[in-house]
Amino acid sequence: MKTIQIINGPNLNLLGRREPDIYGTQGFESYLEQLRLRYPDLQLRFMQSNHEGDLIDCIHEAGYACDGIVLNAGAYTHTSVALLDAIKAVPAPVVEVHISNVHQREDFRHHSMISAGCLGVICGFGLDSYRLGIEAIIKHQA
Ligand code: CA2
Repeated sequence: MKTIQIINGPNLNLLGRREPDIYGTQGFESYLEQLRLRYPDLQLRFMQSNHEGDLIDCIHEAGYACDGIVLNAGAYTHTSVALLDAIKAVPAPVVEVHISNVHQREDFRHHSMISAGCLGVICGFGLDSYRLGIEAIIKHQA
């Protein structure tokens, strides 16, 4: 059975509770239940943290233990060389995902510090961005 780690960064614990116009109304835990029903043959691991170092620790561990990582690094996407270095340091493919279309938003969201280390980037499809990230990892390894 393949194992995929989903990682959510800062403030994504608020999904479904604030800014529904941008991020929708569904919380991540209930979306994760749907994903697990859709992919019974995958082990889907999930962590969320508001702390950069915790995200890095998770990439280090999952990057060796899992077959791929789906990463929404939140606002650290736009700032964190440390996350880029962590992504580049592990063998597992990392897919960068965003719920919103960052290119339709403020200029500072148009640049990602982490994309260069990732297999690819998916943005703008709401929570479905995570499923598309999973599909990308499955196809990459087929
Ligand atoms: O669109 C995305 O998924 C983002 O990664 C979300 C980040 C933002 O900084 C990126 O530019 C794009 C922000 C996550 C904040 O999540 C919230 C969710 C609900 C309510 C408030 C914040």
